[in-house]
Amino acid sequence: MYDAIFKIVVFGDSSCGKTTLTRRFMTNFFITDVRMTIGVDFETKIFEINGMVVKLMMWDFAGDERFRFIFPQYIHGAMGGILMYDITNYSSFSHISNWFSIINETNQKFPIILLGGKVDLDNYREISFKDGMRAAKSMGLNEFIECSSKTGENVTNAFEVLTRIMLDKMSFKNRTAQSITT
Ligand SMILES: Nc1nc2c(ncn2[C@@H]2O[C@H](COP(=O)(O)OP(=O)(O)OP(=O)(O)O)[C@@H](O)[C@H]2O)c(=O)[nH]1
Ligand SMILES: [Mg+2]
Repeated sequence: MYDAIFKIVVFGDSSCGKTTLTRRFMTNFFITDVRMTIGVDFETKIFEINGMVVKLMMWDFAGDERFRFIFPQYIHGAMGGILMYDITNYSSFSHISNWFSIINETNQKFPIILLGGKVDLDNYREISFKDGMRAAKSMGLNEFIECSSKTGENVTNAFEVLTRIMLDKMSFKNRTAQSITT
């Protein structure tokens, strides 16, 4: 039925726009009455990419400190991640390495893209594109993208970029397994 099913995790500081991002991707609308996530929210989306039918299971984590304790437990089995910050909020950017180290402490390795959100608010920007790119490189993340859930810019693209990376990884594994058995 599906060519691939991927569990992905969306994480980063509270209010950086994670839930709005996943809702935008799901519905193609900018939904403004999103409430702060309590613990974790869950959405699935099925779409076609590279001629394959993919099901994404998106785990959208609360950024608030009070819920931080569930994050390491629920990322188990994740195959990709979106680490998000708000380009108008320096504090959310300064915490990305903390978020990344939680993943490292669980000894899990999966592709992660860095996503700078709210790019429609460019007048209030506190982190330049260059600094975002530099941070992604220095942390060894797979990609860096800026997006806006308000205008829709790069929202679908962000999920597609991550999905392509996960598909590449999957076909590499399959090829390796085949070459071992043949
Ligand atoms: N202008 C603008 N506002 C946005 C954008 N994305 C989210 N917001 C607003 O930012 C606020 C926080 O958005 P949420 O999606 O709830 O943030 P979150 O990261 O899920 O927060 P937690 O659930 O607490 O971790 C809301 O008021 C959104 O309407 C965007 O791209 N542009
Ligand atoms: Mg949320």
